[in-house]
Amino acid sequence: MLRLITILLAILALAYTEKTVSRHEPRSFPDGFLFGTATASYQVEGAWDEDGKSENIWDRLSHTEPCAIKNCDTGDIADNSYYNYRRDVEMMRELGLDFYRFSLSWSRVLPTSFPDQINEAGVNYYNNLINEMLKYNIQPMISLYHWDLPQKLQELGGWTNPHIKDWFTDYSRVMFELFGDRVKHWFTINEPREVCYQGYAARTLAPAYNISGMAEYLCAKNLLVAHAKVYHMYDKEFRPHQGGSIGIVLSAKWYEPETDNDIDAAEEVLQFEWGQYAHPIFSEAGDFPPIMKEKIAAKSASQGFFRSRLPEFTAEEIELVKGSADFFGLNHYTTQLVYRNESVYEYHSSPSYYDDMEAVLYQSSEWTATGATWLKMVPWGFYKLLTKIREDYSNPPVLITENGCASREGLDDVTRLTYYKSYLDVMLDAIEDGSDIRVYTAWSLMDNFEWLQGYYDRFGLYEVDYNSPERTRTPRKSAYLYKEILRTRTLDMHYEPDMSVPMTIDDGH
Ligand code: PNW
Repeated sequence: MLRLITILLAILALAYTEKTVSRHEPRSFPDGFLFGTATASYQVEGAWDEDGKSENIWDRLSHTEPCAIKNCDTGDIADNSYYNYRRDVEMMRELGLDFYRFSLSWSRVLPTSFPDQINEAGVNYYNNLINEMLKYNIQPMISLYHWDLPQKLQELGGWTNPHIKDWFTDYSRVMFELFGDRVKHWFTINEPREVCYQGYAARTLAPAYNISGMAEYLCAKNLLVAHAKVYHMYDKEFRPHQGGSIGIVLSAKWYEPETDNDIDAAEEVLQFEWGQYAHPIFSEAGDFPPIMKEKIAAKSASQGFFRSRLPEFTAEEIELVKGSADFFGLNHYTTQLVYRNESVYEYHSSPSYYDDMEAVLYQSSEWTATGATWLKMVPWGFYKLLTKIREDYSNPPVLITENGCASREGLDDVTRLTYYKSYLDVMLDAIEDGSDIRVYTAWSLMDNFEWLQGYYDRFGLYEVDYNSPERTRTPRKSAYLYKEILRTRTLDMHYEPDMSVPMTIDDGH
Protein backbone atom coordinates (compact mmCIF):
# COMPACT_ATOMS: atom_id res chain seq x y z
CA MET A 1 0.00 0.00 0.00
CA LEU A 2 2.73 2.39 1.05
CA ARG A 3 4.55 1.55 -2.18
CA LEU A 4 1.46 2.31 -4.20
CA ILE A 5 1.09 5.69 -2.52
CA THR A 6 4.78 6.46 -3.12
CA ILE A 7 4.41 5.60 -6.81
CA LEU A 8 1.25 7.70 -7.08
CA LEU A 9 2.98 10.63 -5.43
CA ALA A 10 5.94 10.27 -7.76
CA ILE A 11 3.62 10.32 -10.79
CA LEU A 12 1.85 13.40 -9.42
CA ALA A 13 5.14 15.18 -8.80
CA LEU A 14 6.28 14.35 -12.32
CA ALA A 15 3.03 15.66 -13.82
CA TYR A 16 3.38 18.85 -11.79
CA THR A 17 6.97 19.41 -12.93
CA GLU A 18 5.95 18.77 -16.54
CA LYS A 19 3.23 21.36 -16.22
CA THR A 20 5.49 24.03 -14.76
CA VAL A 21 8.17 23.26 -17.30
CA SER A 22 5.82 23.40 -20.27
CA ARG A 23 4.29 26.58 -18.87
CA HIS A 24 7.69 28.16 -19.03
CA GLU A 25 8.52 27.15 -22.55
CA PRO A 26 8.60 30.28 -24.74
CA ARG A 27 5.00 31.14 -25.65
CA SER A 28 3.98 32.66 -28.99
CA PHE A 29 1.72 35.62 -29.55
CA PRO A 30 -1.07 35.25 -32.13
CA ASP A 31 -0.39 36.12 -35.78
CA GLY A 32 -1.02 39.78 -36.45
CA PHE A 33 -0.71 40.74 -32.77
CA LEU A 34 0.68 44.29 -32.49
CA PHE A 35 3.10 45.77 -29.94
CA GLY A 36 3.73 49.40 -29.14
CA THR A 37 4.43 51.96 -26.45
CA ALA A 38 2.52 55.08 -25.39
CA THR A 39 3.00 58.62 -24.11
CA ALA A 40 0.81 61.73 -23.76
CA SER A 41 1.34 65.29 -24.99
CA TYR A 42 1.69 67.17 -21.69
CA GLN A 43 3.84 64.40 -20.22
CA VAL A 44 6.54 64.56 -22.92
CA GLU A 45 6.31 67.55 -25.27
CA GLY A 46 7.47 70.57 -23.27
CA ALA A 47 7.52 73.80 -25.34
CA TRP A 48 4.56 74.83 -23.23
CA ASP A 49 4.22 78.36 -24.63
CA GLU A 50 6.22 78.13 -27.84
CA ASP A 51 5.19 78.64 -31.47
CA GLY A 52 1.66 79.81 -30.67
CA LYS A 53 0.53 77.17 -28.17
CA SER A 54 -1.96 78.51 -25.62
CA GLU A 55 -2.42 77.62 -21.97
CA ASN A 56 -3.97 74.35 -20.82
CA ILE A 57 -5.11 73.18 -17.39
CA TRP A 58 -1.75 71.63 -16.53
CA ASP A 59 0.14 74.79 -17.43
CA ARG A 60 -2.25 76.64 -15.14
CA LEU A 61 -2.03 74.20 -12.22
CA SER A 62 1.75 73.82 -12.37
CA HIS A 63 2.31 77.59 -12.60
CA THR A 64 -0.21 78.81 -10.05
CA GLU A 65 0.10 75.98 -7.51
CA PRO A 66 3.56 74.66 -8.35
CA CYS A 67 4.10 72.74 -5.15
CA ALA A 68 0.86 70.81 -5.57
CA ILE A 69 3.18 68.77 -7.79
CA LYS A 70 6.00 66.75 -6.23
CA ASN A 71 9.26 68.74 -6.07
CA CYS A 72 7.31 71.67 -7.59
CA ASP A 73 7.97 70.13 -11.02
CA THR A 74 6.21 71.40 -14.17
CA GLY A 75 5.82 70.05 -17.70
CA ASP A 76 7.30 73.25 -19.19
CA ILE A 77 10.15 71.30 -20.77
CA ALA A 78 9.35 67.70 -19.84
CA ASP A 79 11.16 65.35 -22.28
CA ASN A 80 11.36 68.19 -24.81
CA SER A 81 9.82 65.87 -27.40
CA TYR A 82 8.60 68.92 -29.33
CA TYR A 83 12.25 69.20 -30.37
CA ASN A 84 13.40 65.61 -29.79
CA TYR A 85 10.86 63.74 -31.91
CA ARG A 86 13.53 62.28 -34.20
CA ARG A 87 15.25 60.65 -31.24
CA ASP A 88 11.84 59.38 -30.06
CA VAL A 89 11.28 57.68 -33.41
CA GLU A 90 14.81 56.30 -33.31
CA MET A 91 13.96 54.63 -29.97
CA MET A 92 10.78 53.18 -31.49
CA ARG A 93 12.97 51.68 -34.22
CA GLU A 94 15.46 50.33 -31.68
CA LEU A 95 12.61 48.55 -29.92
CA GLY A 96 11.09 47.39 -33.21
CA LEU A 97 7.63 48.79 -32.41
CA ASP A 98 4.63 48.13 -34.66
CA PHE A 99 2.94 51.32 -33.45
CA TYR A 100 3.29 54.28 -31.13
CA ARG A 101 0.33 55.74 -29.23
CA PHE A 102 0.59 59.46 -28.47
CA SER A 103 -1.86 62.29 -27.82
CA LEU A 104 -2.51 65.68 -29.39
CA SER A 105 -2.34 68.89 -27.41
CA TRP A 106 -5.65 70.65 -28.11
CA SER A 107 -4.24 74.08 -27.13
CA ARG A 108 -1.22 73.59 -29.41
CA VAL A 109 -3.29 73.01 -32.54
CA LEU A 110 -6.31 75.20 -31.71
CA PRO A 111 -4.98 78.06 -29.54
CA THR A 112 -8.44 79.63 -29.12
CA SER A 113 -9.84 76.14 -28.29
CA PHE A 114 -12.10 76.50 -31.34
CA PRO A 115 -11.56 75.89 -35.07
CA ASP A 116 -11.48 79.60 -35.96
CA GLN A 117 -7.66 79.54 -35.71
CA ILE A 118 -5.37 76.66 -36.57
CA ASN A 119 -1.79 76.90 -35.34
CA GLU A 120 0.38 75.89 -38.26
CA ALA A 121 3.50 75.30 -36.14
CA GLY A 122 1.61 72.86 -33.93
CA VAL A 123 0.22 71.04 -36.96
CA ASN A 124 3.74 70.84 -38.42
CA TYR A 125 5.04 69.22 -35.26
CA TYR A 126 2.47 66.41 -35.44
CA ASN A 127 2.95 66.06 -39.22
CA ASN A 128 6.70 65.71 -38.72
CA LEU A 129 6.25 63.10 -36.00
CA ILE A 130 3.67 61.10 -37.99
CA ASN A 131 5.69 61.23 -41.22
CA GLU A 132 8.92 60.24 -39.47
CA MET A 133 7.15 57.21 -37.97
CA LEU A 134 5.55 56.17 -41.24
CA LYS A 135 8.94 56.30 -42.95
CA TYR A 136 9.86 53.30 -40.79
CA ASN A 137 6.50 51.53 -40.88
CA ILE A 138 5.57 52.49 -37.34
CA GLN A 139 1.81 53.07 -37.18
CA PRO A 140 0.63 56.22 -35.39
CA MET A 141 -2.23 55.69 -32.92
CA ILE A 142 -3.67 58.96 -31.66
CA SER A 143 -5.52 59.88 -28.47
CA LEU A 144 -7.49 63.06 -29.07
CA TYR A 145 -7.72 63.86 -25.37
CA HIS A 146 -5.19 62.84 -22.73
CA TRP A 147 -5.97 65.29 -19.93
CA ASP A 148 -4.65 68.68 -21.17
CA LEU A 149 -7.86 70.67 -21.69
CA PRO A 150 -7.43 74.24 -22.94
CA GLN A 151 -7.65 76.52 -19.90
CA LYS A 152 -10.34 78.65 -21.54
CA LEU A 153 -12.69 75.67 -21.80
CA GLN A 154 -12.02 74.87 -18.16
CA GLU A 155 -13.16 78.34 -17.22
CA LEU A 156 -16.42 77.48 -18.95
CA GLY A 157 -16.74 74.42 -16.70
CA GLY A 158 -14.71 71.94 -18.74
CA TRP A 159 -16.29 68.48 -18.83
CA THR A 160 -19.15 69.60 -16.53
CA ASN A 161 -20.48 71.89 -19.27
CA PRO A 162 -22.78 69.95 -21.65
CA HIS A 163 -21.58 72.15 -24.53
CA ILE A 164 -18.29 70.31 -24.42
CA LYS A 165 -19.84 67.74 -26.73
CA ASP A 166 -19.79 70.39 -29.48
CA TRP A 167 -16.35 71.79 -28.59
CA PHE A 168 -14.84 68.29 -28.60
CA THR A 169 -16.60 67.35 -31.86
CA ASP A 170 -15.35 70.49 -33.63
CA TYR A 171 -11.79 69.96 -32.43
CA SER A 172 -11.90 66.28 -33.43
CA ARG A 173 -13.24 67.13 -36.90
CA VAL A 174 -10.23 69.34 -37.56
CA MET A 175 -7.86 66.59 -36.34
CA PHE A 176 -9.45 63.96 -38.63
CA GLU A 177 -9.19 66.42 -41.53
CA LEU A 178 -5.55 67.21 -40.80
CA PHE A 179 -4.16 63.77 -39.93
CA GLY A 180 -6.78 61.14 -40.86
CA ASP A 181 -5.24 60.49 -44.28
CA ARG A 182 -2.30 58.82 -42.46
CA VAL A 183 -3.66 57.91 -39.03
CA LYS A 184 -5.88 54.80 -38.93
CA HIS A 185 -6.24 54.25 -35.18
CA TRP A 186 -8.04 56.83 -33.06
CA PHE A 187 -8.89 57.02 -29.37
CA THR A 188 -11.29 59.74 -28.28
CA ILE A 189 -10.61 60.10 -24.56
CA ASN A 190 -8.00 58.57 -22.31
CA GLU A 191 -9.41 57.18 -19.06
CA PRO A 192 -12.73 58.91 -18.29
CA ARG A 193 -12.58 57.56 -14.73
CA GLU A 194 -9.34 59.42 -14.04
CA VAL A 195 -10.53 62.57 -15.86
CA CYS A 196 -13.82 62.73 -13.95
CA TYR A 197 -12.99 61.26 -10.57
CA GLN A 198 -9.43 62.49 -10.07
CA GLY A 199 -9.97 65.85 -11.80
CA TYR A 200 -13.48 66.79 -10.61
CA ALA A 201 -14.26 64.76 -7.46
CA ALA A 202 -10.74 64.76 -6.03
CA ARG A 203 -7.69 67.00 -6.27
CA THR A 204 -5.26 64.49 -7.73
CA LEU A 205 -5.39 65.72 -11.35
CA ALA A 206 -6.08 69.12 -12.92
CA PRO A 207 -8.45 70.94 -12.62
CA ALA A 208 -8.61 69.61 -9.00
CA TYR A 209 -12.25 70.65 -8.47
CA ASN A 210 -12.77 68.59 -5.31
CA ILE A 211 -16.60 68.40 -5.63
CA SER A 212 -17.22 64.73 -4.90
CA GLY A 213 -20.62 63.10 -5.26
CA MET A 214 -21.62 65.66 -7.89
CA ALA A 215 -19.06 66.96 -10.38
CA GLU A 216 -17.68 63.52 -11.40
CA TYR A 217 -21.18 62.40 -12.46
CA LEU A 218 -21.83 65.50 -14.57
CA CYS A 219 -18.43 64.95 -16.15
CA ALA A 220 -19.17 61.28 -16.85
CA LYS A 221 -22.39 61.98 -18.67
CA ASN A 222 -21.03 64.82 -20.80
CA LEU A 223 -17.85 62.95 -21.58
CA LEU A 224 -19.70 59.84 -22.77
CA VAL A 225 -22.00 61.89 -25.01
CA ALA A 226 -19.03 63.88 -26.39
CA HIS A 227 -17.15 60.64 -27.10
CA ALA A 228 -20.18 59.11 -28.85
CA LYS A 229 -20.74 62.18 -31.03
CA VAL A 230 -17.13 62.01 -32.21
CA TYR A 231 -17.44 58.26 -32.82
CA HIS A 232 -20.49 58.74 -35.04
CA MET A 233 -18.95 61.69 -36.87
CA TYR A 234 -15.88 59.61 -37.71
CA ASP A 235 -18.03 56.63 -38.64
CA LYS A 236 -20.25 58.57 -41.04
CA GLU A 237 -18.02 61.31 -42.41
CA PHE A 238 -14.44 60.05 -42.26
CA ARG A 239 -14.39 56.26 -42.12
CA PRO A 240 -15.84 55.85 -45.64
CA HIS A 241 -12.76 57.47 -47.21
CA GLN A 242 -10.15 57.23 -44.41
CA GLY A 243 -10.95 53.66 -43.40
CA GLY A 244 -9.64 53.67 -39.81
CA SER A 245 -11.03 52.54 -36.47
CA ILE A 246 -12.01 54.52 -33.38
CA GLY A 247 -12.85 53.82 -29.75
CA ILE A 248 -12.32 54.98 -26.19
CA VAL A 249 -9.68 54.03 -23.60
CA LEU A 250 -10.92 52.99 -20.14
CA SER A 251 -8.77 52.58 -17.05
CA ALA A 252 -9.83 49.48 -15.18
CA LYS A 253 -8.51 47.82 -12.06
CA TRP A 254 -9.55 44.39 -10.87
CA TYR A 255 -11.56 44.47 -7.62
CA GLU A 256 -11.15 41.39 -5.45
CA PRO A 257 -13.57 40.74 -2.55
CA GLU A 258 -11.73 40.58 0.77
CA THR A 259 -13.98 37.72 1.97
CA ASP A 260 -16.97 35.82 0.56
CA ASN A 261 -19.20 38.36 2.29
CA ASP A 262 -17.76 41.09 0.06
CA ILE A 263 -18.55 39.54 -3.34
CA ASP A 264 -21.49 41.87 -4.01
CA ALA A 265 -19.53 44.88 -2.76
CA ALA A 266 -16.61 44.11 -5.10
CA GLU A 267 -18.97 43.76 -8.08
CA GLU A 268 -20.68 47.06 -7.19
CA VAL A 269 -17.33 48.84 -6.88
CA LEU A 270 -16.34 47.49 -10.28
CA GLN A 271 -19.60 48.84 -11.77
CA PHE A 272 -18.96 52.28 -10.25
CA GLU A 273 -15.31 52.42 -11.16
CA TRP A 274 -15.29 51.33 -14.80
CA GLY A 275 -18.76 49.85 -15.45
CA GLN A 276 -19.82 53.51 -15.26
CA TYR A 277 -18.14 53.99 -18.64
CA ALA A 278 -18.18 50.47 -20.07
CA HIS A 279 -21.86 49.67 -19.47
CA PRO A 280 -23.24 52.65 -21.47
CA ILE A 281 -21.03 51.70 -24.45
CA PHE A 282 -20.58 47.91 -24.39
CA SER A 283 -23.68 46.42 -22.71
CA GLU A 284 -26.83 45.52 -24.66
CA ALA A 285 -29.03 47.75 -22.51
CA GLY A 286 -26.75 50.80 -22.52
CA ASP A 287 -27.06 53.55 -19.86
CA PHE A 288 -25.22 53.70 -16.52
CA PRO A 289 -25.09 50.38 -14.63
CA PRO A 290 -28.45 49.75 -12.86
CA ILE A 291 -26.79 49.26 -9.45
CA MET A 292 -25.12 52.65 -9.72
CA LYS A 293 -28.37 54.39 -10.64
CA GLU A 294 -30.21 52.69 -7.75
CA LYS A 295 -27.59 53.41 -5.12
CA ILE A 296 -27.08 57.08 -6.01
CA ALA A 297 -30.82 57.73 -6.34
CA ALA A 298 -31.57 56.15 -2.94
CA LYS A 299 -28.70 57.90 -1.23
CA SER A 300 -29.58 61.28 -2.77
CA ALA A 301 -33.20 60.94 -1.58
CA SER A 302 -32.13 60.02 1.95
CA GLN A 303 -29.82 63.04 1.98
CA GLY A 304 -32.68 65.43 1.10
CA PHE A 305 -31.89 66.04 -2.58
CA PHE A 306 -34.94 66.48 -4.83
CA ARG A 307 -33.34 64.44 -7.61
CA SER A 308 -30.52 61.94 -8.01
CA ARG A 309 -27.04 63.44 -8.06
CA LEU A 310 -26.40 61.12 -11.02
CA PRO A 311 -27.76 62.88 -14.12
CA GLU A 312 -29.95 60.88 -16.49
CA PHE A 313 -29.28 60.18 -20.13
CA THR A 314 -32.20 60.85 -22.47
CA ALA A 315 -33.44 57.84 -24.48
CA GLU A 316 -31.76 59.36 -27.51
CA GLU A 317 -28.44 59.72 -25.68
CA ILE A 318 -28.58 56.09 -24.52
CA GLU A 319 -28.87 54.99 -28.17
CA LEU A 320 -26.13 57.39 -29.27
CA VAL A 321 -23.63 56.08 -26.71
CA LYS A 322 -24.52 52.38 -27.02
CA GLY A 323 -22.08 50.60 -29.35
CA SER A 324 -19.98 53.72 -29.93
CA ALA A 325 -16.61 51.94 -30.04
CA ASP A 326 -14.91 49.61 -32.51
CA PHE A 327 -12.96 47.99 -29.65
CA PHE A 328 -12.44 48.07 -25.88
CA GLY A 329 -9.30 50.18 -25.22
CA LEU A 330 -7.97 49.04 -21.85
CA ASN A 331 -5.41 50.65 -19.54
CA HIS A 332 -4.62 48.34 -16.67
CA TYR A 333 -2.08 48.69 -13.88
CA THR A 334 -3.17 47.05 -10.64
CA THR A 335 -5.75 45.38 -8.36
CA GLN A 336 -7.49 46.39 -5.15
CA LEU A 337 -9.25 44.48 -2.37
CA VAL A 338 -12.77 45.51 -1.39
CA TYR A 339 -14.70 45.19 1.85
CA ARG A 340 -17.99 46.48 3.18
CA ASN A 341 -19.16 46.38 6.81
CA GLU A 342 -20.77 48.71 9.34
CA SER A 343 -17.59 50.76 9.75
CA VAL A 344 -17.77 51.80 6.08
CA TYR A 345 -20.66 54.13 6.76
CA GLU A 346 -18.51 56.23 9.08
CA TYR A 347 -15.46 56.06 6.85
CA HIS A 348 -16.31 58.45 3.99
CA SER A 349 -17.64 61.99 4.00
CA SER A 350 -21.15 62.41 2.64
CA PRO A 351 -22.18 63.06 -0.05
CA SER A 352 -19.21 61.65 -1.91
CA TYR A 353 -18.36 59.13 -4.58
CA TYR A 354 -16.97 56.57 -2.11
CA ASP A 355 -19.92 57.11 0.22
CA ASP A 356 -22.21 56.30 -2.71
CA MET A 357 -20.26 53.08 -3.31
CA GLU A 358 -20.33 52.11 0.38
CA ALA A 359 -17.05 50.24 0.29
CA VAL A 360 -13.42 50.49 1.31
CA LEU A 361 -10.64 49.72 -1.16
CA TYR A 362 -7.04 48.87 -0.33
CA GLN A 363 -4.09 46.75 -1.39
CA SER A 364 -2.58 43.80 0.44
CA SER A 365 0.78 44.44 2.08
CA GLU A 366 1.75 40.98 0.84
CA TRP A 367 1.55 41.96 -2.81
CA THR A 368 4.81 42.91 -4.54
CA ALA A 369 5.48 46.65 -4.42
CA THR A 370 6.73 48.65 -7.43
CA GLY A 371 8.11 52.18 -7.71
CA ALA A 372 4.66 53.84 -7.33
CA THR A 373 2.80 53.61 -4.02
CA TRP A 374 -0.59 52.84 -5.61
CA LEU A 375 0.70 50.20 -7.97
CA LYS A 376 1.32 46.68 -6.68
CA MET A 377 2.16 43.80 -8.96
CA VAL A 378 -0.90 41.51 -9.14
CA PRO A 379 -0.88 39.65 -12.47
CA TRP A 380 -3.77 37.33 -11.54
CA GLY A 381 -5.97 40.44 -11.24
CA PHE A 382 -5.23 41.27 -14.89
CA TYR A 383 -6.30 37.74 -15.85
CA LYS A 384 -9.58 38.04 -13.92
CA LEU A 385 -10.25 41.45 -15.45
CA LEU A 386 -9.71 40.20 -19.02
CA THR A 387 -12.02 37.26 -18.28
CA LYS A 388 -14.70 39.60 -16.91
CA ILE A 389 -14.57 41.82 -20.01
CA ARG A 390 -14.88 38.75 -22.28
CA GLU A 391 -17.82 37.37 -20.33
CA ASP A 392 -19.79 40.57 -19.63
CA TYR A 393 -19.51 42.27 -23.01
CA SER A 394 -19.65 39.36 -25.52
CA ASN A 395 -15.92 39.15 -26.09
CA PRO A 396 -15.19 42.52 -27.69
CA PRO A 397 -11.90 43.13 -29.51
CA VAL A 398 -9.58 44.41 -26.76
CA LEU A 399 -6.63 46.71 -27.32
CA ILE A 400 -4.38 46.93 -24.26
CA THR A 401 -3.56 50.61 -24.60
CA GLU A 402 -1.45 50.90 -21.43
CA ASN A 403 0.21 48.51 -19.00
CA GLY A 404 3.39 48.86 -16.99
CA CYS A 405 4.79 49.92 -13.64
CA ALA A 406 7.10 52.46 -12.07
CA SER A 407 10.48 51.49 -10.71
CA ARG A 408 13.19 53.34 -8.80
CA GLU A 409 15.95 50.97 -9.85
CA GLY A 410 17.62 53.04 -12.56
CA LEU A 411 18.76 51.14 -15.65
CA ASP A 412 18.70 47.74 -13.96
CA ASP A 413 14.92 47.73 -13.60
CA VAL A 414 14.28 44.13 -12.58
CA THR A 415 10.93 44.98 -11.00
CA ARG A 416 9.63 46.34 -14.31
CA LEU A 417 11.13 43.35 -16.14
CA THR A 418 9.27 40.95 -13.86
CA TYR A 419 6.08 42.99 -14.15
CA TYR A 420 6.08 42.87 -17.95
CA LYS A 421 6.86 39.16 -18.07
CA SER A 422 4.16 38.21 -15.58
CA TYR A 423 1.44 40.46 -17.04
CA LEU A 424 2.15 39.30 -20.60
CA ASP A 425 2.09 35.69 -19.38
CA VAL A 426 -1.46 35.97 -17.99
CA MET A 427 -2.55 37.96 -21.03
CA LEU A 428 -1.54 34.92 -23.11
CA ASP A 429 -3.61 32.74 -20.74
CA ALA A 430 -6.65 34.95 -21.43
CA ILE A 431 -6.01 34.73 -25.17
CA GLU A 432 -5.87 30.93 -24.87
CA ASP A 433 -9.22 31.06 -23.08
CA GLY A 434 -10.67 32.89 -26.09
CA SER A 435 -10.27 36.60 -25.29
CA ASP A 436 -9.97 38.63 -28.49
CA ILE A 437 -6.91 40.69 -27.48
CA ARG A 438 -5.17 42.24 -30.45
CA VAL A 439 -2.75 44.87 -29.24
CA TYR A 440 -0.40 45.41 -26.29
CA THR A 441 1.04 48.78 -25.32
CA ALA A 442 3.79 49.32 -22.75
CA TRP A 443 3.48 52.49 -20.68
CA SER A 444 5.80 54.12 -21.30
CA LEU A 445 8.36 54.58 -24.07
CA MET A 446 10.38 56.77 -21.68
CA ASP A 447 10.18 58.47 -18.29
CA ASN A 448 7.91 61.49 -18.37
CA PHE A 449 5.95 64.01 -16.30
CA GLU A 450 3.93 61.69 -14.06
CA TRP A 451 1.20 64.22 -13.18
CA LEU A 452 1.20 65.12 -9.47
CA GLN A 453 4.25 62.88 -8.97
CA GLY A 454 6.27 65.09 -11.31
CA TYR A 455 9.47 63.36 -12.46
CA TYR A 456 9.63 61.24 -9.30
CA ASP A 457 7.71 58.15 -10.48
CA ARG A 458 9.53 56.61 -13.45
CA PHE A 459 7.57 54.48 -15.93
CA GLY A 460 9.97 54.45 -18.91
CA LEU A 461 11.52 51.62 -20.89
CA TYR A 462 14.09 54.38 -21.49
CA GLU A 463 15.47 56.46 -18.65
CA VAL A 464 15.42 60.22 -19.21
CA ASP A 465 18.14 62.39 -17.69
CA TYR A 466 16.38 65.56 -16.50
CA ASN A 467 19.70 67.19 -15.64
CA SER A 468 20.87 67.19 -19.24
CA PRO A 469 19.57 69.93 -21.56
CA GLU A 470 19.09 67.25 -24.25
CA ARG A 471 16.99 65.13 -21.91
CA THR A 472 19.22 62.19 -22.87
CA ARG A 473 17.37 58.89 -23.18
CA THR A 474 19.07 55.58 -22.22
CA PRO A 475 17.53 52.11 -22.60
CA ARG A 476 16.82 50.17 -19.43
CA LYS A 477 16.98 46.41 -19.03
CA SER A 478 13.22 46.27 -19.68
CA ALA A 479 13.78 47.95 -23.07
CA TYR A 480 16.07 45.06 -24.01
CA LEU A 481 13.42 42.57 -22.87
CA TYR A 482 10.68 44.31 -24.87
CA LYS A 483 12.88 44.40 -27.96
CA GLU A 484 13.51 40.64 -27.67
CA ILE A 485 9.80 39.88 -27.21
CA LEU A 486 8.99 41.92 -30.32
CA ARG A 487 11.82 40.39 -32.36
CA THR A 488 10.89 36.80 -31.54
CA ARG A 489 7.13 37.36 -31.11
CA THR A 490 7.39 35.05 -28.12
CA LEU A 491 7.54 35.40 -24.36
CA ASP A 492 10.41 33.52 -22.74
CA MET A 493 10.16 33.76 -18.95
CA HIS A 494 13.82 32.77 -18.66
CA TYR A 495 15.18 35.45 -20.97
CA GLU A 496 17.74 37.70 -19.27
CA PRO A 497 18.81 40.73 -21.30
CA ASP A 498 22.50 41.37 -21.88
CA MET A 499 22.86 45.11 -21.44
CA SER A 500 26.49 45.20 -22.54
CA VAL A 501 25.32 44.83 -26.15
CA PRO A 502 24.48 48.26 -27.56
CA MET A 503 20.92 48.87 -28.76
CA THR A 504 20.83 48.68 -32.53
CA ILE A 505 18.23 49.39 -35.16
CA ASP A 506 17.27 46.23 -37.02
CA ASP A 507 14.50 47.53 -39.28
CA GLY A 508 16.58 47.37 -42.43
CA HIS A 509 16.72 51.16 -42.93
C1 PNW B 1 -2.50 56.40 -16.51
N1 PNW B 1 -5.15 53.95 -11.25
O1 PNW B 1 -3.13 56.94 -15.38
C2 PNW B 1 -2.37 57.52 -17.52
O2 PNW B 1 -3.04 57.26 -18.73
C3 PNW B 1 -0.96 57.95 -17.79
O3 PNW B 1 -0.95 59.25 -18.29
C4 PNW B 1 -0.11 57.79 -16.54
O4 PNW B 1 1.17 58.32 -16.69
C5 PNW B 1 -0.07 56.31 -16.23
O5 PNW B 1 -1.36 55.77 -16.08
C6 PNW B 1 0.74 55.95 -14.99
O6 PNW B 1 0.17 56.53 -13.85
C7 PNW B 1 -3.61 56.15 -14.37
O7 PNW B 1 -5.10 54.39 -10.08
C8 PNW B 1 -3.41 56.57 -13.08
O8 PNW B 1 -5.65 52.83 -11.49
C9 PNW B 1 -3.93 55.84 -12.03
C10 PNW B 1 -4.65 54.70 -12.29
C11 PNW B 1 -4.86 54.28 -13.59
C12 PNW B 1 -4.33 55.02 -14.62
